[in-house]
Amino acid sequence: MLEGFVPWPEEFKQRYYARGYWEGRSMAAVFAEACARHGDRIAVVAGDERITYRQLDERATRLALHLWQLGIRPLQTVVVQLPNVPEFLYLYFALQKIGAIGLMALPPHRYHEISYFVQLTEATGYAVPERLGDDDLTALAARLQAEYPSLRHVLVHGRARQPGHHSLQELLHTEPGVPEAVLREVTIDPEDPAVFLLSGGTTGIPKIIPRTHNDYVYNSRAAGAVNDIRPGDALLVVLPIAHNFPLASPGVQAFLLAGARVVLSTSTRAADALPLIARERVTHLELVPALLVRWINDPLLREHDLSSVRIINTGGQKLQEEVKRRTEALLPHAKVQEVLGMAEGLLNFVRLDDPDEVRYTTVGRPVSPDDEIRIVDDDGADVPPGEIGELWTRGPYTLRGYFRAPEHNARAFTPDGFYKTGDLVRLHPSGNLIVEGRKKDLINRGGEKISAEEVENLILQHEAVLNVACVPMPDPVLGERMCAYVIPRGARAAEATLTLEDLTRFLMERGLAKFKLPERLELVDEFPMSAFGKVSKKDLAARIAAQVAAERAAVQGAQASAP
Ligand code: OOB
Repeated sequence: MLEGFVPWPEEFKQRYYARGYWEGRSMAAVFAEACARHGDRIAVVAGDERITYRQLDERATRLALHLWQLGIRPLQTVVVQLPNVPEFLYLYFALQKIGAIGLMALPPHRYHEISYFVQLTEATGYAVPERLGDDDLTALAARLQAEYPSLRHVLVHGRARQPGHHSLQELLHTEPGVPEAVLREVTIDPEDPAVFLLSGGTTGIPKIIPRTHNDYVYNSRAAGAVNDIRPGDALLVVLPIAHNFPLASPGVQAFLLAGARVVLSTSTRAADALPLIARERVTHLELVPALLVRWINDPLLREHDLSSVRIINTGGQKLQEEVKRRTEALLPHAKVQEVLGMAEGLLNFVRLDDPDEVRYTTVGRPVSPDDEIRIVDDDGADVPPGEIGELWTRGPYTLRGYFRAPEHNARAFTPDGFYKTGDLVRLHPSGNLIVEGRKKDLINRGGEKISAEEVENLILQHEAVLNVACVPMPDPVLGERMCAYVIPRGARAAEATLTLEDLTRFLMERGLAKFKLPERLELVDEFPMSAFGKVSKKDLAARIAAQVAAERAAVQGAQASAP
């Protein structure tokens, strides 16, 4: 077994097998079977390209042989940081075929995050596009290779310009030097990790979430079962494909298991995505609230025939009831189905036949009969039904521990294996959950979770900073943005010269992902403290919220009184 992976206890394994949640098969076996069954149907659409199930499997096999030839072996980690392109899928399934573990990095991750992933997993490979935004990722890959000798293989989507790097497209067009028979020799234990996902981040850098063959297949089957997926259906993949939601909840995995299509979009702009929905007769959308809000407010919405859309899943952040109602008024053929999901496992979906009132006001209930949930107070005691508490869970597809993080695991899990989600919820009389907030120190920027502590640790390295506290500030579009409260070093706040631009430059130089940059800086002489002596982030958050509201009111007042 992989060192640093926390397995389920034996009695739980037996139960999950006995009840049929765990199939005891590798992801490779499960998806090869789906590809064989749906052979000539279209599996993937990307731009003008249409890829059949057979082609998907053949290309993944070819790439798998190349990876094997390069020397990548079972249980080795390959960090995958690719956009929503077919090569992501070829690589994802190729890694499965050789029992290697793809670590699902997200597009904004840079040196700060990737170096940590490489170090912790002793990754042997890193797959990147030539460029992401303004950044040359092959240069980042080369730097990491110089620093981490384990990182032997760099795979590039595009041209490979550095010595020793390989172009994915070239590999796909080259005959591998090893026979297909080698893949039959690969032994895969379905209880081992198949994929590494990343946590939304509680403290510090994202934690690594091992998802096993058994649990990740079941994750998609269970999510798929409540999403009314029919063989002729099509899913639009517009969120970053490496995230659990579009990848597997129900995501690409469930749509491929159903013989349906996945339509890849590399752009989130309404001008790109809406015509694609119309052209491909997309039936299912998976969106974060900020994206849905943007699209339904875009005048282009009326210009395209979106009548094929039946189901709009939203997750990652709370979606306001009003937005659900407005969406369904604008798209009368569609139902909004909210999901409270997490890369750690547990998926709650509103059911399509829940009464409208329940569908509009709750985030649904678990997808597996064996998802155990508890709602507890600060002492870990169950709260009375209907009261707010922290959500704890364990089940057949929820991790028992982050990878190689024993100290963190001691805090994030109970001794009997419940994962403490940090989400504050309460039970609705229907049996569904309502999200009321969260305990963790996170800023949720349009569904992207930023760990306050991670950014604070970097800001503290700035010479003009004595102390810092990062808190969420309300934002009409993204829900939250991050505000950094800084106590300057060696100067009163009123005289200090540190600017947001200085801080941004400093953090960028340290390779922090762009979406994690604070978007407002407030200089103060001291922080409010709790009775216990901890910085009261609650008070700081309330202060910036009041300030933002006052500024907005002032702007509106000025506009109203303008002639
Ligand atoms: C999804 O996964 P993660 O791992 O990026 O983030 C999980 C966290 C949850 O613990 C919760 O704090 C928040 O995101 N969240 C929601 C929510 N859905 C997720 N908060 C309020 N309302 C919701 N509907 O975000 C994710 C994974 C799979 C499917 C969908 C979302």
